[in-house]
Amino acid sequence: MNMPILETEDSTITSLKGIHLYHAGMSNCSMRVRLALEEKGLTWISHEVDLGHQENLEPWYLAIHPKGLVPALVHDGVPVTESNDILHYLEETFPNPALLSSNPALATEENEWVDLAASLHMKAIKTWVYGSTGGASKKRSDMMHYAEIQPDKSLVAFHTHSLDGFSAEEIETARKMLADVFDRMEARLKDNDYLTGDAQSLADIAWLPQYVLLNMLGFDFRPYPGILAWAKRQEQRPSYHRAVADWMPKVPNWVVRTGAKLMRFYRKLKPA
Ligand SMILES: N[C@@H](CCC(=O)N[C@@H](CS)C(=O)NCC(=O)O)C(=O)O
Repeated sequence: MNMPILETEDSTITSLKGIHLYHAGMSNCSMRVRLALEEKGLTWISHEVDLGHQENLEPWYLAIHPKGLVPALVHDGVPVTESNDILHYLEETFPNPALLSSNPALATEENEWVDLAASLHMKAIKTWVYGSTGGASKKRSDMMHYAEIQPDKSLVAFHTHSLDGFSAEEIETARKMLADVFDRMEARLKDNDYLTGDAQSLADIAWLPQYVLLNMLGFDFRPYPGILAWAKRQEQRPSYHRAVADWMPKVPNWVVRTGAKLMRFYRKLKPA
């Protein structure tokens, strides 16, 4: 399998034993890896990366993940990046309990859901989240440095654009892309407890964090009763508490939404 496994001679990384996860509480990409680790019953060592203070762009972290993104997994000294690839890595390295079906057609579908989450991350999820919250995680004054250290120019373009704010049309396009996926999920969940049948798989693990984040920020899930029931079902699993709930803000969603709205308003008044 072609994975973003970093070859490194940095002994602070290569000497790490066991499973180390570099992650952030509310990051949906981190959430899906935490869910897979917990569902597999693996012991992992947590390293929270403070995105608010841009700890992810410090040299020690760039040595683990050159794009400065969370999550990153270091397993026995070997860094693996990209949440979808980490899911595949965990499945290959720790196959029991399995999170991919033994039925090849279903396993293919499950992998497609994982890849879909990855391919929509910037153009739909991040765009809707940043657009609806008026969020920009970088300051204009930091962009020159960011452009120098960031090898992925699509990230530089995204963050530069986010400083000017997303237009209502861009936010709506992102919403429609997400609604299209949620329509498909809803259809799959009509007769199934989980996306590809009666067992949770990487497909559910890849998409549950999107629901958690978007729901918290006010995406309208009322047209999707099947998704709401599916989310409730997963909220009852012990993994949910250890992988999601324990890392979320301890305030009701409406407080987070109001904060996001205020932030959007403030940014309009005073562009970064
Ligand atoms: N394709 C990456 C995306 C990871 C990503 O965008 N992570 C966000 C948090 S959800 C992040 O690290 N943001 C910090 C930044 O952009 O500086 C993955 O799936 O792991």
